[in-house]
Amino acid sequence: MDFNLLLLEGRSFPSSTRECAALGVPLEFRNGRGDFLFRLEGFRPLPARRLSRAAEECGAPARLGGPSEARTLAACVPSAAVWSRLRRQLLRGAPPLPAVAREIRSALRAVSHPPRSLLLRRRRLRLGRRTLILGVLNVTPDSFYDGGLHADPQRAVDRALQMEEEGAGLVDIGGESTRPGSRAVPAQEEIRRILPVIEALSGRLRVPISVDTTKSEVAAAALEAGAEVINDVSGLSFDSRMAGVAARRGAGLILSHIQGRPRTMQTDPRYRHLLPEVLAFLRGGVRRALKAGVKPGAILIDPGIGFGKTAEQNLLLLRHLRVLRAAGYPVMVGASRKSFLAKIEGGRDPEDRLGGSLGAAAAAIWCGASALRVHDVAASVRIARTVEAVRDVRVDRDEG
Ligand code: HH2
Repeated sequence: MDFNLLLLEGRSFPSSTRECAALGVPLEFRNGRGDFLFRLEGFRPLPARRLSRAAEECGAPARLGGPSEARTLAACVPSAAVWSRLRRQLLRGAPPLPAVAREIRSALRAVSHPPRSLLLRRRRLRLGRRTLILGVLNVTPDSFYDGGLHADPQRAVDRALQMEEEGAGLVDIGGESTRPGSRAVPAQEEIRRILPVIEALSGRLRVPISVDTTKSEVAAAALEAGAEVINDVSGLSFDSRMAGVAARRGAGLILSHIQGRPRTMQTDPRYRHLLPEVLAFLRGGVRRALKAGVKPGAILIDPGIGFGKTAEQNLLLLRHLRVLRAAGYPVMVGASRKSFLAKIEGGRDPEDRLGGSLGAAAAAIWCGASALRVHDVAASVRIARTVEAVRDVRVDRDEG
């Protein structure tokens, strides 16, 4: 059962009205304290009232959505003891309350223990403590940062091998720019651009290749030539045959959130509640993938930084990445050289955004990303190892 559960740990409770709105959390919970907060949507009124009563009885203040938000419910669980009481009560209740208890429990576990590997047809990619770094390789004339740099297939091959040398765990090859304002490229043209590069790298590159495309025809050709992962920035929403291609080939699948189409996505992007909407979209993509036969262990999710979002919306998504982990899949982030960085640190041209990109990479790891998609592999790997060392430091107890 899917209630589009949003779960916020105590350390990430919202502190402003705008953050409450982005999370879809009632204002009463602003600056609140507690173990965690949950928000559910998609309820009929009766079970919603029952759930709300059970939460209140167990000591978790609960709010039902107002008339414009009927079918939503949020509750703040102040301590582990209250959660264990509430869980027992829900498990004894009438459907769908036991399912709610199970879903919250598995989300709590998923947030603190994201999957540690990505399952591909012939191998498993480790995620775990080390952040997986995807090196970007655009074989396009017009990508916003590296457009035209790798038009010559030999240069593209050399760059891929260099990124592997620098520590990339995956090389992401694209033949179509999806920058704001871009127009779609015909599948045959995309294939013409990327195929010689994938064929030349297949068997030479030790790390897997992902193909950055929204078209099943392109994905199928790339997988045939040796790619092992599909990176679909439309999260399976543009091409209904994409999930089947991924399933049949046992490919890894990166599902990204997008609002609208690249051509117009940055014209006044709006959300009623950003995080629940992004989560629901990604969950929808995951459902489609699983239905087609993709294995759960083969899926990564991505909030789609810059794909129909304002600078503030991008920042809120970065800050609340752990919310996305509740869906049960590792989270990837692609913030590298993107224009929202210009609004923060002033790098007007993509060439001036290295510092901002590395800052965003560090923030993303700290906030819960398991993988990063970057143009600057060597520097990002060093940043990643440093942030991981701070995050995971274990200080031995003093002797004696
Ligand atoms: N961003 C871009 C392209 N593909 N894939 C995922 N999963 N996540 C992203 O954030 C993402 C992506 C855009 O960056 P780039 O490929 O460098 O530019 P362009 O679309 O102009 O080729």
